[in-house]
Amino acid sequence: MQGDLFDALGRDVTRDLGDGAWLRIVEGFVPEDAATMAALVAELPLRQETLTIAQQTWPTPRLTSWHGDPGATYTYSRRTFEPEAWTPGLAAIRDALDEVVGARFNGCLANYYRSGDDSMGAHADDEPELGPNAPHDVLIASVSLGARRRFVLQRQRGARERIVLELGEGNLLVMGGATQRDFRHLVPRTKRVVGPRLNLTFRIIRAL
Ligand SMILES: O=C(O)CCC(=O)C(=O)O
Repeated sequence: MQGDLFDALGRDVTRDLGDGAWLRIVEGFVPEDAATMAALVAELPLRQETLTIAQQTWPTPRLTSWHGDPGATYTYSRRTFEPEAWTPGLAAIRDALDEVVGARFNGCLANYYRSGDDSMGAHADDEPELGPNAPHDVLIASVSLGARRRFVLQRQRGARERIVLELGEGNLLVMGGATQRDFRHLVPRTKRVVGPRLNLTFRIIRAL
């Protein structure tokens, strides 16, 4: 599958990736994306976390904050995060997702990529708190504001399929069903001069 299947503005396209995995992309989900991003960056407590791999600690190459309903505790990269409160801007986007996706998200991870040097390594959102049937059935709504960055999905089993999307400027990507079982995703570094990008991944967290 090529990225250009998703390239037209104003489109709302769903793609069946087989074996119960699917993607939906909605261009223009957040119409005033520059103003919305500026307001969110001002209200979110974005900070640089650290990641420990093989007893070495590194700063993560992006700023993050985790938000959600009380009790929406999320563990990833071997660290546990208690939710910060919903901010007005995040709550407005969460409520808009209720309408467009038809699901109530109770947690949101904000990732702020300051420049092309910031990135996200390959991973799947497959933690057990993401649903009773994770990773076979996980719903993630990912809203991207600001500069478009490459978002790469890599199939983990069978054919080595790669799907490349350009996420930013207020578009919405919904990953559903078995996407987190069958694909990993990443935002690679780029040498291109790119402006900042804010990504908001809304998740449904259950108590374990
Ligand atoms: O910035 C993005 O589009 C990816 C974010 C992501 O992979 C995540 O939050 O798990």
